[in-house]
Amino acid sequence: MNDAWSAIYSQALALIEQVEPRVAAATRQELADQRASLKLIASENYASPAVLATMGTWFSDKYAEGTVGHRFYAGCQNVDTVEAAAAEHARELFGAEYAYAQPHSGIDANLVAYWSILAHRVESPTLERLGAKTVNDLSEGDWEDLRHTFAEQRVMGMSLDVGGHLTHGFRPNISGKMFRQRSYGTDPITQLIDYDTLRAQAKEFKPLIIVAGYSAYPRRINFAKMREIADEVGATLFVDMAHFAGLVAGKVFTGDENPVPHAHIVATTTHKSLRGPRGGLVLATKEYAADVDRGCPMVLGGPLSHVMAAKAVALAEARQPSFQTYAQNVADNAKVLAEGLAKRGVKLVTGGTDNHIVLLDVSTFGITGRQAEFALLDSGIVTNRNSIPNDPNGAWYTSGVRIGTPALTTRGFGPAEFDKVAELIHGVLAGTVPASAPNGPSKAKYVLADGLAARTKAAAAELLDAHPLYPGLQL
Ligand code: DSN
Repeated sequence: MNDAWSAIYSQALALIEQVEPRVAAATRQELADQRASLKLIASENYASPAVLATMGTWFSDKYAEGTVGHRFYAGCQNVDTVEAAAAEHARELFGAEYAYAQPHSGIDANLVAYWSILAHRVESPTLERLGAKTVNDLSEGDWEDLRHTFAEQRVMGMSLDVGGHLTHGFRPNISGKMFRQRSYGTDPITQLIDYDTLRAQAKEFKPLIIVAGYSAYPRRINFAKMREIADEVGATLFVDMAHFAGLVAGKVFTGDENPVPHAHIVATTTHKSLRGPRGGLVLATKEYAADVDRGCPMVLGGPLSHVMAAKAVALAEARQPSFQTYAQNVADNAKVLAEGLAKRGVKLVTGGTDNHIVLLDVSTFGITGRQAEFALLDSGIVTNRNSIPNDPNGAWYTSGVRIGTPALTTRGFGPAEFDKVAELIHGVLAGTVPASAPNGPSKAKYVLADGLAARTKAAAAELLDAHPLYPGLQL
């Protein structure tokens, strides 16, 4: 298998080289770089050889607008097979009533969710007057009044400052322009979601949609409580589980922490903790299924059949018992990483983690998140800077660094390795100072202690060599 895989990729790269050598070289270099660095970006992972191989096929050449068995192009019988397989695995894995495998990304999946909720929920005098049940029954000429009704709709999502996502109603994303938005924050002392405050806000704001989910909150959410609040104010509960879908699939988040039984609609990416191809997925109750199915062409371009095929493969992998072990390890390793940092004096947002994310407040080292990110990168540690609650440095420089365990756990790192990673991160942060700028310390430039980057890279290499990435792949 390993030899075959090496042969396939060697030949593929030789073929690419004849057409565009820069792409072949960058592809080889990307593998070398990923092999040689500690990948701690919380939203990244390493997909399996089977998932990667599935993406590189002639399914890429097929148009397949429509849904399984109901396409606007001829010859979609094989696409039907892979899309149905992806949806079936998703339904079984997550216990969902309905699954839609077409979204190309997390943002796209969230747009499908928003559209479905609007289409399903919006009531207006226009609809009543025309005797239409939903917006989908309206002709173009009937839309004018309805546009105003749409513009009045309200969404409540977690504030970006405390770890929410752009797509939860913030300006840089269309959701911030489509909806009136109010965000909920976290408790100023504990930095945890305060459900009582959230409830009071929801009662006052009366949103159509409550969004639960995050991209930089290191804690679990009680979705049963979220649903209770949504029901109290007549809102639809939409959960964006892009970050933690792998922990749901791997049965680490169960009961009140599993969004699927509690939410009306759930969207996710497939490439983060779920470890599949880059893409999106929507799960819904039957009530929303027909509107979800209109995702393409409503807000999506034609489905990427090769990626849907890879989603089917990844979801089949996630149904194996070994995925549950993986997911538990992701959460256990995150705790070790957080404890390893905290015991060395690194300040953590919320004081720790109980998911896959650890959010560091690097301001205590006198540096910005941007300086920390770059100093760590120089030292072979790949992370991303992130704002922390009430960040004085804003979203560009930030005071935080977000890290996560999904990728290195896939590589086989366990508690001992993650404690060592904590030691290396602490060493780099403690050995970095801001460079001086004309008006005081720079927020971007920095100086690392002599030899620190090289020493850290060498120590990282020892860990990485013991846990090779794609060990059978020789190029
Ligand atoms: N880009 C993703 C992340 O890094 O969390 C969210 O969109």
